Amino acid sequence: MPVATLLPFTATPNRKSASPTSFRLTEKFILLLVFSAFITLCFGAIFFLPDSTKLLSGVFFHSPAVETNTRTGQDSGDSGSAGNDEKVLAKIKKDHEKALIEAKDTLQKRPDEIKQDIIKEKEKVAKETIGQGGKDVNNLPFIEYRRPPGATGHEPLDPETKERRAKVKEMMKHAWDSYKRYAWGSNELRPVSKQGHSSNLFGSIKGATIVDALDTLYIMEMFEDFDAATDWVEKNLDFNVNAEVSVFEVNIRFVGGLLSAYYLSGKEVYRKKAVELGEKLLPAFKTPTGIPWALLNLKSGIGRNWPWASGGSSILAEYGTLHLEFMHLSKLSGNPEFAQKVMNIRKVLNRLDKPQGLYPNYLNPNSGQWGQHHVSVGGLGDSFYEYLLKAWLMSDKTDEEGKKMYYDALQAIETNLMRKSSSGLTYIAEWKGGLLEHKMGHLTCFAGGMIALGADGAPSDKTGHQMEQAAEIARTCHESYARTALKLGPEAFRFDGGVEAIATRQNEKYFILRPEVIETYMYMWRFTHDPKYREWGWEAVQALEQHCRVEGGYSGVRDVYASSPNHDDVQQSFYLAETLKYLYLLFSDDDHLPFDHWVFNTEAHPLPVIKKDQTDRPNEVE
Ligand code: DMJ
Repeated sequence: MPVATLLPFTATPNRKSASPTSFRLTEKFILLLVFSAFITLCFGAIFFLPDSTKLLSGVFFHSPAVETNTRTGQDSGDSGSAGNDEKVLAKIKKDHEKALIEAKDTLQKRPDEIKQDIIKEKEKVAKETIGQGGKDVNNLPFIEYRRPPGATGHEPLDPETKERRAKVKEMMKHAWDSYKRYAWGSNELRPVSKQGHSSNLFGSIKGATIVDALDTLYIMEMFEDFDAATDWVEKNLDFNVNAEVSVFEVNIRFVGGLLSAYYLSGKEVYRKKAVELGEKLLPAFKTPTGIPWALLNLKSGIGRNWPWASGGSSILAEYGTLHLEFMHLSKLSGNPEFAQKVMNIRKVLNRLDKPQGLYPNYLNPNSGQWGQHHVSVGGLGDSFYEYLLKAWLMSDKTDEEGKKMYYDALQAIETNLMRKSSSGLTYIAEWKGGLLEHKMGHLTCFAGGMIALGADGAPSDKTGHQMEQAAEIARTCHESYARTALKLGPEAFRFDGGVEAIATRQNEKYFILRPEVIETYMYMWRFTHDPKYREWGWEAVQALEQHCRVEGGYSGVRDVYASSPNHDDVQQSFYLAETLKYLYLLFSDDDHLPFDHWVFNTEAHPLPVIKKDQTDRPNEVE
């Protein structure tokens, strides 16, 4: 920077009469000397004038720090010698020059380069904090939050789809408002008797509907409700309870719900609560094999299995549905134990012989041996298969073990369980010691979506075949709805005794607002864009409105073949977590929670893909 530009006041009087070039060399030298003396004086003044803040604090505030200094005479300002001042002065000058150079560099950079620099600097600070054993206030390592893309969507262009999507949001509002009004803080709502309801799956943990609904509120942009729910979680969600809970249910609804709420909103309270709850679940793994108990007392850490489970076994769909959440818990807590626990489950399974390549539903956690040879892609087995595939997808396709286990299992299911009825409906039967029971559960209907999701990763000659299988299963499950009086699907339907896709036993005729059929429509829509899936979803909306909607929310029905509904008086928390979310996504564009960035846990809680290339962050900081 030329000296002249620093001396506007000295140059001004001469500007008209003489040009700066008219100074002689000696004059220039003298001017420079005068200027340097002036600058030194100015800097000196800063250090030798009294400190105004200290003066003020002496007058207005009685700061103990100032008093102590006065008493001992150890004022840090007095201790400095002239030599010290020079050092300080030199440092200020140096910092000033450095700042000027950096500012100049920065001005020459493009905005995106500046943004990158800021990100790098933040990461450096984060690493340093962790390196020094740094923990944040909640004892968790510092993590820079980045929201993955598609957390919220935009309105579809097509007016009919837009209207249908808005209708689903209105349904969510009715379900949520009713819960808020009649059952706030309870686990679930009784919509007919208008009061709270709690199943023993959650022990005395409260607020299942609140935690299960968080992400649905967020993606539907019901932010005021999301904030009220956050407030409740902050003040009331308590895991310090002396109660026995289902490890599986608490994991998929509470841990899953909290993780998704964190990834969508970035609110630390959700990370903290998810990790806190995850830690409470760890004692469930204290078995000789590391296969966790089904039930756990959160206070004593004592676990056991369901008394009805074959020979004291743990259940495949329960211990096999922890993987996604536990991988994220390790990522968010920095504690590898969560991941180790679920990887060990795989190790145990891979050591065992599998009958016909199938995974029996029962496994004894003490002996590490299978219980009864019952196999199902519905209840007791379902989400184990789902999590093998999704573990691979969530790992950004690096978890080769998960991938192999999934495609091998699917092949065994196709060979041994998948059948076609005489009129050509494909179904997945249940297998009991080598004998087939020609029954398919509502729960099994999720498999259409799972097979479609995995078709792309199958060996290339199988992709088309698997898409066809998925479409066939979707059709069968749609038939199970279409063949009822209420146009809602039964809990289980059979393909024997002269019937197809119809429930024959009274205790299989109920519908409890389950999501699996709609979940499959959503996946099929995303992969094919065949409008029939949206039509089938809309049929379900109309049936829900007509038969399940009551003044106080939504209720399940006891018999879908009866001409009018007999309500069971329960609004299941998964109705808000899954059924309404999948319907909303069915009528949304594909870039809302896109599949290459998110996977859904089995309770429809979206979890981000853990990108193998950490620099792949198209989402940036929001
Ligand atoms: C949900 O809790 C989950 O989808 C689970 O995997 C199976 N059952 C219910 C919904 O039907």
